[in-house]
Amino acid sequence: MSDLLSSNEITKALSNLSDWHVYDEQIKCEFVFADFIEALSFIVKIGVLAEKADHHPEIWNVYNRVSIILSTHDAGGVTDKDIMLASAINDL
Ligand code: H2B
Repeated sequence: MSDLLSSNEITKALSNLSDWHVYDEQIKCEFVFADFIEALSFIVKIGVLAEKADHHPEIWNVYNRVSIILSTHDAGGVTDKDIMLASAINDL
């Protein structure tokens, strides 16, 4: 199991991840697309990354908006696994 990151470690990691912020012991980012199909395509790509990493985000979608919330359930907070997946999502 990955180690929980301290709040300082999370802040430092998020300084390299534009638009992600701390949200209730988790990290969150909101993405806006041109339309629903663009948003859905993004969600599918995230699904592929999540399966490969065996690490699954909470995904909220309303039309062209997608919110991604990450935490490591097993650890009860944010770990390197969340930072790595957030980074991979930003690279999409
Ligand atoms: N996803 C997330 N976000 N946190 C976890 O702790 C987690 C997961 N655990 N995906 C994995 C799957 C675990 O349940 C399985 C058994 O490996």
